[in-house]
Amino acid sequence: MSNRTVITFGTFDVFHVGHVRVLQRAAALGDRLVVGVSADALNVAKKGRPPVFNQDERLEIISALKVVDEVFVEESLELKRDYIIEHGADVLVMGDDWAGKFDWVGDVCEVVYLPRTPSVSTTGLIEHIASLG
Ligand code: C2G
Repeated sequence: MSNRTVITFGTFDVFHVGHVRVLQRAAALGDRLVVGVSADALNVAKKGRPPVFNQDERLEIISALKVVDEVFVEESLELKRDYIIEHGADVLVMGDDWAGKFDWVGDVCEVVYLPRTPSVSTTGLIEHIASLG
Protein backbone atom coordinates (compact mmCIF):
# COMPACT_ATOMS: atom_id res chain seq x y z
CA MET A 1 0.00 0.00 0.00
CA SER A 2 1.34 3.46 -0.78
CA ASN A 3 1.82 6.16 1.83
CA ARG A 4 2.38 3.80 4.70
CA THR A 5 3.13 5.76 7.86
CA VAL A 6 5.46 4.25 10.45
CA ILE A 7 5.61 5.54 14.03
CA THR A 8 8.22 4.83 16.67
CA PHE A 9 9.04 6.13 20.14
CA GLY A 10 12.12 6.57 22.26
CA THR A 11 14.21 8.82 24.43
CA PHE A 12 17.20 8.76 22.06
CA ASP A 13 19.43 10.26 24.77
CA VAL A 14 23.17 10.45 23.98
CA PHE A 15 22.37 9.53 20.38
CA HIS A 16 24.29 6.46 19.14
CA VAL A 17 24.46 3.93 16.29
CA GLY A 18 21.77 1.67 17.84
CA HIS A 19 19.39 4.63 17.62
CA VAL A 20 20.18 5.48 14.01
CA ARG A 21 19.85 1.82 12.95
CA VAL A 22 16.44 1.34 14.54
CA LEU A 23 15.23 4.55 12.88
CA GLN A 24 16.60 3.49 9.49
CA ARG A 25 14.99 0.05 9.77
CA ALA A 26 11.71 1.60 10.92
CA ALA A 27 11.74 4.05 7.98
CA ALA A 28 12.34 1.17 5.55
CA LEU A 29 9.01 -0.38 6.61
CA GLY A 30 7.00 2.49 5.12
CA ASP A 31 6.97 5.79 3.24
CA ARG A 32 6.91 8.23 6.15
CA LEU A 33 8.49 8.02 9.61
CA VAL A 34 7.04 9.82 12.62
CA VAL A 35 9.02 9.75 15.89
CA GLY A 36 7.65 10.36 19.39
CA VAL A 37 10.52 11.60 21.54
CA SER A 38 10.00 10.92 25.25
CA ALA A 39 9.50 14.03 27.38
CA ASP A 40 12.04 14.82 30.10
CA ALA A 41 9.31 14.28 32.72
CA LEU A 42 8.43 10.85 31.26
CA ASN A 43 12.09 9.90 31.50
CA VAL A 44 12.31 10.93 35.14
CA ALA A 45 9.17 8.89 35.86
CA LYS A 46 10.43 5.83 33.94
CA LYS A 47 14.13 5.82 34.76
CA GLY A 48 14.41 7.95 37.88
CA ARG A 49 16.80 10.44 36.28
CA PRO A 50 16.60 13.22 33.72
CA PRO A 51 18.18 12.58 30.32
CA VAL A 52 21.65 14.01 29.58
CA PHE A 53 20.18 16.01 26.68
CA ASN A 54 16.89 17.79 27.28
CA GLN A 55 13.83 17.17 25.12
CA ASP A 56 14.34 20.23 22.92
CA GLU A 57 17.88 19.08 22.12
CA ARG A 58 16.77 15.48 21.50
CA LEU A 59 13.94 16.66 19.24
CA GLU A 60 16.42 18.83 17.32
CA ILE A 61 18.77 15.86 16.78
CA ILE A 62 16.02 13.45 15.68
CA SER A 63 14.35 15.95 13.36
CA ALA A 64 17.68 16.58 11.59
CA LEU A 65 17.89 12.94 10.40
CA LYS A 66 17.02 12.38 6.76
CA VAL A 67 14.97 9.24 7.51
CA VAL A 68 12.70 11.18 9.90
CA ASP A 69 9.72 13.11 8.52
CA GLU A 70 8.05 14.37 11.69
CA VAL A 71 8.74 14.52 15.42
CA PHE A 72 6.61 15.22 18.49
CA VAL A 73 6.96 14.94 22.27
CA GLU A 74 5.70 11.72 23.88
CA GLU A 75 4.24 12.76 27.24
CA SER A 76 2.91 9.37 28.38
CA LEU A 77 3.26 5.69 27.47
CA GLU A 78 -0.49 5.28 28.01
CA LEU A 79 -1.26 7.73 25.19
CA LYS A 80 0.37 5.49 22.59
CA ARG A 81 -2.90 4.56 20.88
CA ASP A 82 -3.97 8.25 20.71
CA TYR A 83 -0.63 9.25 19.15
CA ILE A 84 -0.94 6.45 16.57
CA ILE A 85 -4.42 7.59 15.56
CA GLU A 86 -3.49 11.31 15.62
CA HIS A 87 -0.55 10.71 13.25
CA GLY A 88 -2.40 8.24 11.03
CA ALA A 89 0.21 5.54 11.60
CA ASP A 90 -0.19 2.15 9.94
CA VAL A 91 2.60 0.47 11.86
CA LEU A 92 4.20 0.91 15.29
CA VAL A 93 7.87 -0.07 15.47
CA MET A 94 9.69 -0.63 18.77
CA GLY A 95 12.98 -2.25 19.74
CA ASP A 96 12.60 -5.77 21.10
CA ASP A 97 13.44 -4.62 24.64
CA TRP A 98 9.74 -3.66 24.48
CA ALA A 99 8.59 -6.99 22.96
CA GLY A 100 4.96 -7.67 23.83
CA LYS A 101 4.56 -4.42 25.81
CA PHE A 102 2.58 -2.56 23.16
CA ASP A 103 0.53 -5.39 21.66
CA TRP A 104 -2.53 -3.61 23.10
CA VAL A 105 -2.47 -1.07 20.23
CA GLY A 106 -2.76 -3.94 17.72
CA ASP A 107 -6.42 -3.01 17.10
CA VAL A 108 -5.43 0.31 15.48
CA CYS A 109 -2.19 -0.61 13.68
CA GLU A 110 0.35 -3.32 12.98
CA VAL A 111 2.99 -3.74 15.74
CA VAL A 112 6.58 -4.71 14.90
CA TYR A 113 9.46 -5.26 17.34
CA LEU A 114 12.94 -5.00 15.83
CA PRO A 115 16.06 -6.59 17.34
CA ARG A 116 18.26 -4.14 19.24
CA THR A 117 21.79 -3.41 18.08
CA PRO A 118 24.04 -5.40 20.45
CA SER A 119 26.69 -3.91 22.76
CA VAL A 120 25.67 -0.24 22.72
CA SER A 121 23.41 1.62 25.13
CA THR A 122 22.99 5.10 26.52
CA THR A 123 23.60 3.78 30.05
CA GLY A 124 26.80 2.03 28.93
CA LEU A 125 28.01 5.20 27.22
CA ILE A 126 27.31 7.35 30.28
CA GLU A 127 29.27 4.88 32.45
CA HIS A 128 32.10 4.73 29.92
CA ILE A 129 32.37 8.53 29.71
CA ALA A 130 32.25 8.85 33.52
CA SER A 131 35.08 6.30 33.84
CA LEU A 132 37.33 8.50 31.67
CA GLY A 133 37.41 10.90 34.62
N1 C2G B 1 17.74 0.70 20.49
C1 C2G B 1 18.31 -0.27 19.67
N2 C2G B 1 19.58 -0.75 19.95
C2 C2G B 1 20.26 -0.27 21.02
C3 C2G B 1 19.70 0.72 21.84
C4 C2G B 1 18.42 1.18 21.57
O1 C2G B 1 17.70 -0.74 18.69
N3 C2G B 1 21.47 -0.78 21.25
C5 C2G B 1 16.39 1.18 20.19
C6 C2G B 1 15.39 0.86 21.29
O2 C2G B 1 14.96 -0.49 21.21
C7 C2G B 1 14.29 1.85 20.99
C8 C2G B 1 15.08 3.06 20.43
O3 C2G B 1 16.38 2.58 20.07
O4 C2G B 1 13.43 1.35 19.98
C9 C2G B 1 15.19 4.17 21.46
O5 C2G B 1 15.78 3.63 22.61
P1 C2G B 1 15.63 4.39 24.00
O6 C2G B 1 16.04 5.79 23.84
O7 C2G B 1 16.30 3.57 25.05
O8 C2G B 1 14.07 4.37 24.18
P2 C2G B 1 13.28 4.18 25.51
O9 C2G B 1 13.84 5.03 26.61
O10 C2G B 1 13.17 2.71 25.72
O11 C2G B 1 11.89 4.85 25.17
O12 C2G B 1 7.30 4.73 24.39
C10 C2G B 1 8.46 4.04 24.66
C11 C2G B 1 9.59 4.84 25.10
O13 C2G B 1 9.53 6.16 24.67
C12 C2G B 1 10.84 4.16 24.64
